[in-house]
Amino acid sequence: MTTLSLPLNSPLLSKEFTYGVATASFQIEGGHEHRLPCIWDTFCATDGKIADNSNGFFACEHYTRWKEDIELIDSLGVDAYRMSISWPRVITQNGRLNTEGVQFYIEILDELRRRNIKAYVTLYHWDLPQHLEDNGGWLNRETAYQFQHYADLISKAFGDRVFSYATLNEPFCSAFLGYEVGIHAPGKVGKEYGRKAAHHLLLAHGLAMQVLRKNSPNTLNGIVLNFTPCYSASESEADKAATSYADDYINQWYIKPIFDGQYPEIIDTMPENIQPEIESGDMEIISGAVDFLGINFYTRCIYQADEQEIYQVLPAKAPLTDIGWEIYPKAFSELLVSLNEKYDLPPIYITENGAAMDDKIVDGIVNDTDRIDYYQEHLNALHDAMIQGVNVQGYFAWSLMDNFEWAEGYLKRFGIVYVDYQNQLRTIKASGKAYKNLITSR
Ligand code: GCO
Repeated sequence: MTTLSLPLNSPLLSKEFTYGVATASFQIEGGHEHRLPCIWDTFCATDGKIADNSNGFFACEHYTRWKEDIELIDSLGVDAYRMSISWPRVITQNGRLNTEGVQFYIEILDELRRRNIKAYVTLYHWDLPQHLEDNGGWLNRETAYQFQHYADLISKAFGDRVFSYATLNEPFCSAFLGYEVGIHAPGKVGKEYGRKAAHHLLLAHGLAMQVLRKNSPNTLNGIVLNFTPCYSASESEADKAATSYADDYINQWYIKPIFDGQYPEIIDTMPENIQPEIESGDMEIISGAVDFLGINFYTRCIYQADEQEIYQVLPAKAPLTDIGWEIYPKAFSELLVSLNEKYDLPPIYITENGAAMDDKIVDGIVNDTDRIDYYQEHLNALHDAMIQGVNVQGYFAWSLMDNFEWAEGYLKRFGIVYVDYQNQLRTIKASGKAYKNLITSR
């Protein structure tokens, strides 16, 4: 496919629906000498952690190329740009604003406003200042209060330049990948860490919401969660029970505290040493009102029962993207419908959706029809969910441009714009053109 299209009466074609592109600070900025070290710097410097042994020192050099990048964003015709703030760039070691870092973002925000592009700002997309990790990171309850302090200072400094704040991006990844299985920074491994880190992250979210509501009552304030829906390998009771456990452990763990003020019931079956340390009042803080829920969706997983580990994830089924994730758009609509049934949700934004593909640039052209197919199928799935009554207000493609894909380094390309890391040349892929045509055709 070379174009994207939707049924004429689709709510996705309404002018009120917001389309955007998304990035994250560590993945694109570079400019590392202008900020404090973060946990991803340390992780990248550890042997064997990043597939191509790369790091985020230069990335897409957005730190110096941000003006042309915003021009590029504007040229795609989008309504909004989702970006994240690097905490170690804007807050000094003794907890004050770093004016150089703040100025960097203020200029970006002003340029976006000048071009009428709404700024969706994420406060934490995984780049925890290393000095906080040295004090225990997300295993230390104090980090949640440090985050609140950062949110307080930065939201005052940005004033009315921001359209929407998200506190955290994907606390599942920070907690589970970072502190339980160790494939993300800071690379801690142990069941006794994952739930504790998750609780402090959720607490940080709730505390930050308090100051955002006060300092910035007119922005849309919320959180971004990722979901990898769980499907059972068979109809057997054992597999179905294992799958439901996995869903609670991986997905519901992060949403239920926010909307129901409690963790999934499986918490009571867990050994005490892996349970989070919940202090009185925490769940009230965590479940304070949010103006929107951001949902990131990429793929699903299939589970079966496992005697030792309760559940076991099966190898992904074809068709796969270049990062090995199954393409299964049906899970996207089923997820949205099921969350909508389970919880009393505010408006939803799809804050990330997209695919890594094995892109080739030939004569200055990237003909990524496979990525266009992915977008088409997922926009169709979104349309289906909205027709069934799910209130979705916007959609952001992940990602604006190829960038540092965490443990995969620069090997996996998620952009709708191609980045040549030799010369930092940006080339809009066929998917970027198709996305632009869809957006501007409304
Ligand atoms: C995430 C992050 C992004 C990733 C993207 C592809 O969802 O993991 O928000 O930073 O790059 O999802 O893995």
